[in-house]
Amino acid sequence: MIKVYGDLLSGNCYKVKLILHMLDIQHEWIHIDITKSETHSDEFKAINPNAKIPALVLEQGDVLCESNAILNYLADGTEYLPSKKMIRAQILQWQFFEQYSHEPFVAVARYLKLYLGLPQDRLVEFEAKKAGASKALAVMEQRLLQHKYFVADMFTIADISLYAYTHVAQDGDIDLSIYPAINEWMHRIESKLKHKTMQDFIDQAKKKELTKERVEQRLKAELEAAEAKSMTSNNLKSVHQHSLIDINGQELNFSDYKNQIILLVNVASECGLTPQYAGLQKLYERFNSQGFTVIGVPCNQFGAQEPGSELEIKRFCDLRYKTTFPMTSKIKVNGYDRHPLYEFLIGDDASFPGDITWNFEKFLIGQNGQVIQRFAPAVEPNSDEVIQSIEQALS
Ligand SMILES: N[C@@H](CCC(=O)N[C@@H](CS)C(=O)NCC(=O)O)C(=O)O
Repeated sequence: MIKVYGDLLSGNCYKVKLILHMLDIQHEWIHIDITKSETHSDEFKAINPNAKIPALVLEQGDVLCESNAILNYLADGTEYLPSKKMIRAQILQWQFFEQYSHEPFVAVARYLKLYLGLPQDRLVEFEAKKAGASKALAVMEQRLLQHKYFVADMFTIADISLYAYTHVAQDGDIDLSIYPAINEWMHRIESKLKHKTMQDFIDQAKKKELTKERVEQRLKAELEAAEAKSMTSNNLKSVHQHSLIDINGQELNFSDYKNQIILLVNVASECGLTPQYAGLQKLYERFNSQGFTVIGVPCNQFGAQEPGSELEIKRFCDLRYKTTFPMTSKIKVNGYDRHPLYEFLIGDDASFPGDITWNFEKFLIGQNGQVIQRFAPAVEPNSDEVIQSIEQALS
């Protein structure tokens, strides 16, 4: 079976996934995580010395890289790549446009926002990328005002190449509402019987997640966590002695929050209480300058309502609630292998012991790292009860 090395969150890889799906081509998808530099491993560079995904490996072992080259190979002989010489050349013309004038702007703006969380020192670059994206989108808009599709008024791989990053451009804060012809073109593509968006493929992959290998990996991680917990939990007597990994993969030390009031909340994206994100952000904006922070802790233990990866959770919070408060990576809060931080918060020796009951349970933690109060999930962040406790802790 053919293999594809890729990441479904990448537009270049999505192009390949879409054509494979449209043509019903069986394949094995091997996930490569660029945020962990997996494209730079010796093993991957033996496949693509340019250290980039996607890479297609055929049954006989031949390798093909560059997303648009892969599209041309897979679509050859199908309706998506007609044989007429001029049409093929025009398809290439738009694919080269995509790679030179579109992708380097739209995809990089998206990368800076979605993957890197828009670091301060790259704001100028981000604006320049957005300006480049506007130019490319204006060229597309002009073409699509006159034509249903980019080439010969039929849906071809030129459309796939350009649709890939365009349909997720809002991830890079690029406003598509000002391009009516582009929107109509996207709707035309999306109404096709065999169409799937990037998010459709991501959701599909999530459902397959619990494969044997993943279960084994999970068991191993749980065992390690349990060992770590038994080594540390008894000795840690303040939140400030704990650390975990934040949602961007960096270490988050609670000692950095000494002298601050923390509202620690286990969060989930698919819960009836998820709209509490809006209230949490409001609290953060209201009290942050006085020495208060919210810290969100994603957890999938309640109704499996936080199934996504850290990147997906971040993307959801950014787009839906525009949250700016710190978030951690996903952890377990209940069970024998819960994170040592939660052992401290709710374990037998804690001031407020007892399992977390659901998503959005809240702990108010004082400047000394001790828990002041525990609020049930249903208690709204902006309720009098919470606000009064924060004000009292800050006074
Ligand atoms: N021109 C290439 C671009 C491929 C590309 O930039 N891939 C990115 C993911 S979208 C990548 O592998 N980045 C990893 C890295 O540069 O380290 C194509 O169209 O396939």
